[in-house]
Amino acid sequence: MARDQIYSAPLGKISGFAFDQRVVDVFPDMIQRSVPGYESIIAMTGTLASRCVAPETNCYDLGCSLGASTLSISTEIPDNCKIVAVDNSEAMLGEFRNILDAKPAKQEIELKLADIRDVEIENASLVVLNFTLQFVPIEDRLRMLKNIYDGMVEGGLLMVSEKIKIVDPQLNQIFIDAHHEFKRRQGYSDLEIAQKRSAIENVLIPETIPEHQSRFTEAGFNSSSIWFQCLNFCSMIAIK
Ligand code: GEK
Repeated sequence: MARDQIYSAPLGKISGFAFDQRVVDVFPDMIQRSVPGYESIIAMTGTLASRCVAPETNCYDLGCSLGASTLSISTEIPDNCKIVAVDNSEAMLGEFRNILDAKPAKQEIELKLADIRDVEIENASLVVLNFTLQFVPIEDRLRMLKNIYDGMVEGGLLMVSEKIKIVDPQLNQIFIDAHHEFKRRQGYSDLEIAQKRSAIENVLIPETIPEHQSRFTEAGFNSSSIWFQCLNFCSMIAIK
């Protein structure tokens, strides 16, 4: 796996983070060394799918990147289900296509180059937003969740994993500091941590757990729960 060194040398001007070919080339290493609990969340995405995906329904992996969630789901659901994997990065989807060509899945997997805000959701028993909602402008998040809700079957499951903001500012700072320490221990230098932070600052907008929970309710979901949290990273599920 190629090592992420994108921010290792001093950069004069730090431009906004983009999911381009440079990121694609190191993506598995980058996300594993940046998101505490990432591997557990991906594995559990499949486990949850095994319990909630009904035959002849669709699963959506919104912001699929290289398809880690899609592949985890695919091993756990009936063959007659379809997975729609959506991303608006051509580079990401191109590489995910290569991965699938090398090892085809047993279900139909549709790769869609599109904005997740515009995707039509239909007959969905599982919709996964693993670390993607955080990149959607806040003012568009409710409309998008309502659209997802409308396309889900009764009892369908929405999974949302996010970097979060903690309500209490003091705790929030403790978690941010501990996350940076986690990254240091994963081999990132202080310069890499600082430069990545500047690049992502205006691109990834975290919200608090209560903000997420009240949006689930407003979008129509019956109930929601946190099932995983490590520092300022959290995964929630909501049921239609
Ligand atoms: C994983 N889920 O491995 N429309 C479509 N795609 C988008 C949009 C949008 N509006 N905004 C961002 N993306 C994956 C990881 S990464 C998380 C998801 C991260 C896509 C973007 O191109 C990228 O591939 C993905 O969402 C976010 O579990 O890098 O922190």
